[in-house]
Amino acid sequence: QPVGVFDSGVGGLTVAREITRQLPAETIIYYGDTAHVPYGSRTVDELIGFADAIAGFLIAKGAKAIVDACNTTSAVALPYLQKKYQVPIIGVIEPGIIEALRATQNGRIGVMATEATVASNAHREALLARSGEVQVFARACPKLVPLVEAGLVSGPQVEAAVAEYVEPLVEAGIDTLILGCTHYPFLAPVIQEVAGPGVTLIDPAAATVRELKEVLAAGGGLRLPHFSQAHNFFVSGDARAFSEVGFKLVGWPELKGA
Ligand code: DGN
Repeated sequence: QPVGVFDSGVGGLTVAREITRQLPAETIIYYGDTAHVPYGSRTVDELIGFADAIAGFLIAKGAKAIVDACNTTSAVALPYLQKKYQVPIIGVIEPGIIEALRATQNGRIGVMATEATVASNAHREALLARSGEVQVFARACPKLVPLVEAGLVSGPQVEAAVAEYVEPLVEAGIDTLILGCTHYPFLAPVIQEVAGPGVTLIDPAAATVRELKEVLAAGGGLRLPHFSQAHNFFVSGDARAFSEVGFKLVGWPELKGA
């Protein structure tokens, strides 16, 4: 049985790639909702509707567990999904904030995310629920997802957009910066350049997949090595564009005949 992974587009591939690294025996079924990207400007009701439909699709395809590899839907739809469906559903926010709390020395944590994620206050609330000590500086970065979906992860346009969002966070004195959207790890070199060496970037993918591993092991569903199977990718928009941009970004061979 496969592990389901979904996102609005290519961002969740940063988590899918991490699954292939930590759990190479697992088969992935991925859904990129590219007909509805970007999610950042959607309403809560729309986001719950998209996530619900995708989770239902993945479960119908046999997913034994689902990773909601999108911060935006993790922020607003996760409790709904977890209540509705029997299979374990893991989000990316909680693993990321736990890593950030481990990493920070000065208690000043920055969050880059979509507008909808920032408006939900999900990272802030999750951080403050675990530590009354921290100060959270959240910044909506609406220009970034469209750039990544277009395959643009470096160059002057990207540098200018990243600087606009990251410089005020650095001025606020953060020492830890959560990449609170799964598209942003593709921009990590530029973000690190702007943030400087004193800021630790947190990509929640690794911690999310460690949680997935525990959940699968606890349920007896963890695959043992030696089985290598084909992963499956579904998109609601243009499959060729998804493969050309997304697979290139994660360093996988492009799909043939997509
Ligand atoms: N990658 C998604 C996230 O982590 O929030 C959302 C991207 C988007 O559609 N704006």
